[in-house]
Amino acid sequence: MNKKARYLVPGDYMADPAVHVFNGKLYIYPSHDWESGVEENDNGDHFNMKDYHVFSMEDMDGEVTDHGVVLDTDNIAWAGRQLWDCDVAFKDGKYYMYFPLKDQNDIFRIGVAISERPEGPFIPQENPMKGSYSIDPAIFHDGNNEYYMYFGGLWGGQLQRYRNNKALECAVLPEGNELALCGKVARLSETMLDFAEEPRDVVILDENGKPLTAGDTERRFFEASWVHQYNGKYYFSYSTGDTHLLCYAIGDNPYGPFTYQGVILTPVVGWTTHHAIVEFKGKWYLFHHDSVPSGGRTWLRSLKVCELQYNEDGTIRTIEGINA
Ligand code: FUB
Repeated sequence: MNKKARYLVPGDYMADPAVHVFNGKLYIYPSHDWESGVEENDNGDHFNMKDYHVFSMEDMDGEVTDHGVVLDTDNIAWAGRQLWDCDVAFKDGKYYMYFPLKDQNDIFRIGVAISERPEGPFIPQENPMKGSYSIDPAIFHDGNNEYYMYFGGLWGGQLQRYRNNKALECAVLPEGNELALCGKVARLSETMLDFAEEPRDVVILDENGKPLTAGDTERRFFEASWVHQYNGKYYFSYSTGDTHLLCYAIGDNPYGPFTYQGVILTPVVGWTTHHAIVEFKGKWYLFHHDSVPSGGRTWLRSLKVCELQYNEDGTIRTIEGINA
């Protein structure tokens, strides 16, 4: 493909891509942005999405097929508002979609919806996953047939309302030299419908082996987890939120700890940045979004893809967000 990033769905606003290869094709599971009229605030209320589409591609330069609406809040029994970033995993003939949604008490939970096809439609379970909270579920399928969910997001993503997987009476955001809040990881149960264990912290270490601090805002975790494997190592990548970077850290197993390595994508137009990294037909790609086509309206984002390259030592070459 061309070195410049390609906009994938020019006719609509799609964001937060999760991408997987199923049956030899690429499947993209984005959030579906729209102009709902909700005013922008730090709580992210303006990201007021209410359904998902699925897209597929046979080739990176080829057509992008829109499979239409595959899940809608109108069909989710426990729905409040705001269908944010989802992901999909395949196991034993079924596709499991994991989605964050506020319940009727305005608390983010993670739901599961099931389909027999990667392009959906997906049928939601009656209730959210037991013990789930916060946003941005990303599923990593390890070679030994284990599935891990990474999740969590600060500010509007509500992670600061929890410690040790229990809700606090009021939110506490660490500051300065205090340890940064971590994203979470939990292995999924055999049925794929529950956590098989208590979610653990995804600890990111600096070059001296020390966990990142809350004041280290250009490196600490904010939201948008993704995990992929390259040359036997585990790459945990994420957004730094209010400093608008996509960064990554490398570890030796799915739980980490992960050691901070650098920036994958410098800031794009728009407040949020979010991504998926996937290998397809022998090349690596970064799927992401920006708000260029909407003229900078941060809640109306457009899906993009560009090639991702590694250096010999396994580090990732930084991509310029503005020019990508
Ligand atoms: O789309 C809503 C939120 O914006 C996502 O959950 C975050 O990762 C950010 O991209």
